[in-house]
Amino acid sequence: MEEIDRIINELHLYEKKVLKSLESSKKSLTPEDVVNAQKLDIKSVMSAAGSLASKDIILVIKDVEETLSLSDDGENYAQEGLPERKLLNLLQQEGSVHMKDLGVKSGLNPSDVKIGVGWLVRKKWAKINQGEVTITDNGKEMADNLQEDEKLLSSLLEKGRISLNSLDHDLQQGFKLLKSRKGLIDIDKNTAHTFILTDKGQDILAKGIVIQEEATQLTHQQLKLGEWKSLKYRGYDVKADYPEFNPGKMHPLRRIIEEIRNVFINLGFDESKGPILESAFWNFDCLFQPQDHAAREMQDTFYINNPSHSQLPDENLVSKVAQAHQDGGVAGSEGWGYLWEKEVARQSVLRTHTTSVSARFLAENEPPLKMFSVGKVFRRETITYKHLPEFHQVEGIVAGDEINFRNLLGILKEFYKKLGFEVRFRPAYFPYTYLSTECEIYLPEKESWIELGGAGMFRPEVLEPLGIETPVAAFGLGIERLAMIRLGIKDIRMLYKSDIGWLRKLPITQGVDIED
Ligand code: FA5
Repeated sequence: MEEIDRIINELHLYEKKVLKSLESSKKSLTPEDVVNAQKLDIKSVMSAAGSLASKDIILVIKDVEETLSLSDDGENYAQEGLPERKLLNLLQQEGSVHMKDLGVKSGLNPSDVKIGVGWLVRKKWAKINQGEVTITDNGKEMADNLQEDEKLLSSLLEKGRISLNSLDHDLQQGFKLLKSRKGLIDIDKNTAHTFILTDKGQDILAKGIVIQEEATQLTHQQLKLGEWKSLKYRGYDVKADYPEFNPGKMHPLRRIIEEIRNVFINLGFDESKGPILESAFWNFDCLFQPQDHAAREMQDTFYINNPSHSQLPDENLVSKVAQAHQDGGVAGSEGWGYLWEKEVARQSVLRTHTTSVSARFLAENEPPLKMFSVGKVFRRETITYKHLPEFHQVEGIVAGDEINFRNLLGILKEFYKKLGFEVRFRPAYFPYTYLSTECEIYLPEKESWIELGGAGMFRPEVLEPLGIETPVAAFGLGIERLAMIRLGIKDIRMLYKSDIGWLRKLPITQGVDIED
């Protein structure tokens, strides 16, 4: 369809009526002309004209006219004369009069005397010396002449209303003076509009427009009887500009967390939670992490002052953990071979990994089991593009007689595949697992592999004290790093920046849909 036909097809009936009026007048029109010619109300005419103007079909010229008229006070002054004029008349006869006698001699009330004296001085018609008010030469000269403000007052008295634009230079000066005296002049603002056809408008009229009723809302009847087929409809511009729309949406990190939870729930895992403020016992000792392990150092772990110590679980578990550290406690293990201290295990820390949740879960549940947990962890890290001091992990364990390392790799592969990633595994070391692995993904932007998570089979030294007799596959994966790759951002800090521009640009949904 030709552009001009498309525009005509999309014109509203009222827009067509405004154009028709302009066609018959062949020149400019006022909204009132259209109202009369087309029997439309002024609101509809103005809105149709605004729409036509936004499409460059007509121009809407705005002309603001200010009209002056006298207020009641102004009319009084116009009839009686301004108070300073009355005082000037008095001074012209007497030369000078003392302030205190002005009221009596002029017949003015005290408030008008005050106003009058003020203006006498301002207009330089009189001077005041020690209470004596004396006429000046200027005053004498003005005795028989009207000042501009007085001229405007009498014009307004005579004509009723005067347009501000029509005032000559003198009367404009008069207006300035009168405007500074409150409440004498009323100003009415009147905006006059004129519609003028543009070239585009003329082209449209040259093509011809037909005024015809259009269907806006279809009735049940019309639909049922098929009458809708013969009705006339207005075209819609599906490419029209629309206002920017920023609906509320879930933060992308939160969304990915929900997505991850969903994957594990669908794989049949139970969800568990644990405390963020944790004892070193559950965070380290229970996981066979020796008490002099580097990760426990102050520079890696946040220790809490208040409460500085946490409660330990029942003595049976504590003593078994102590034994595992000291001499292995299980067949074939020598432990770490040092004297385990309760006080060190009682220290309060912000958990450094969610593996503490897995340890707690194993202490309370019997295999077979599948558990996952999502939560915040804290580490004293130097912040970089891939390191935060506070981040989320998703942790999981699968326990059962048949579970082995191969199953663990399968679970992780499946998990990452569901999120759209292909990962590689490489051997790793954790004090609490054997075999151990780390999964990594390639970051093209950094031309390097980035580590996404650690995993392994819990060691007997971990399982024995907890009373678990089946193999347990365990993993702990970083969520922010996943989010970083998923969202295509080069810096992990972006996730916590609340950059509203970036957040707005992100699609409302991304990747796998969340199922409830
Ligand atoms: C652990 O935290 C182990 N608990 C994982 C584990 C669980 C191993 C169970 C074996 C059995 P690691 O310190 O590597 O491992 O951290 C796991 C993941 O957390 C990392 O691969 C990384 O994706 C993420 N991560 C680690 N440090 C940071 C950090 N500072 N900022 C953001 N993400 C981090």
